[in-house]
Amino acid sequence: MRATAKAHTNIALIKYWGKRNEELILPTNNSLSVTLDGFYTETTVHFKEHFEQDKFILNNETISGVMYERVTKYLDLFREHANKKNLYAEVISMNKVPTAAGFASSASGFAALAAATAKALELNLSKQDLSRFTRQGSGSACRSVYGGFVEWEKGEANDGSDSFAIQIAPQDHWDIRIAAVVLTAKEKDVSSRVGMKRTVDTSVFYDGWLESLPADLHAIKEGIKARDFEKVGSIAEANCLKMHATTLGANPPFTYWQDNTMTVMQAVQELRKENVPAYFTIDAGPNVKVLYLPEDEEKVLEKLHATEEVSDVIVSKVGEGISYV
Ligand code: 2P0
Repeated sequence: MRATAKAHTNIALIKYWGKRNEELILPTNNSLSVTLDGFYTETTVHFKEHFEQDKFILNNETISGVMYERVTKYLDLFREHANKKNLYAEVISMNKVPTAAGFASSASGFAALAAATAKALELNLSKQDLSRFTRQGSGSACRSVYGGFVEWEKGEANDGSDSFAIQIAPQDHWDIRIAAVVLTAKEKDVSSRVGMKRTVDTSVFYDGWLESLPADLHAIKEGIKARDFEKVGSIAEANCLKMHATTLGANPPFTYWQDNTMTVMQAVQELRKENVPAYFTIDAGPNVKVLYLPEDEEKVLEKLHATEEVSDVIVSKVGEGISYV
């Protein structure tokens, strides 16, 4: 009763920003992401008959407290499904996600955990079922079940049965690059979970955000299909700016940006003035990710490295979905 799975993280081009059900993690809107090959989590789950509680080891460190509780509560979902309520596991996880890069390690983390747990319990889940389970660990994680370009369908059902990810285009459909620009950043003081709830509950801009999404989704899917980089990049950048605008309309208002976030955004816009198609996107943190085409890599990296307060740039290609080791 042991299995190992590997999952890559993903970056949303159309953002998930708000829940309609917090317990089941059901979103208010569809989102769309690209899976990244540069960042992943590898997790081994070993169920042991004699264990009296779960054990969680992350990057060679035994974890307790809130993070442990979240993992063990998540394993309960699988135990219940498998009808093995008193079977506990040792979970050993290695995160190849530099935490400072602001790439949500929860996406690759919960995707790898879900896949390894389901396999260890011999649940034989379809990818769709696996995506549904993964969603309940962390919303964005359900998109990491697949490689390439992935959409998370928000669904309508109250029980979450129709809320899961689907692949829009496979990994080899389109070779684009994503640079994670690591800034000399401070700890963020509003987590994404808290930030999205505050925005849904109080932001005067939230309705406008939701109204604008179907058009963004429709257009970006056309762009991906046609490999139209300027279309996809410009929609992704605008969608990111709209998501961040909702935080300014919340009560109390907040922002994830720092002054150096703006500096990198401006560097990307300057690249476009120099006829290099590059676009940025930003998640619930200060770091910026830059989308560009392989032929422009040298120019993009030169510009980013020359930008003040950039401490590192980590390049990813489009990545694959869950695999078993
Ligand atoms: C996304 N983010 O689509 C958006 C964009 C942050 C900004 O998904 O509460 O860790 O576990 O469902 O998935 C970050 O939120 O939140 C996120 P939970 P998650 O990637």
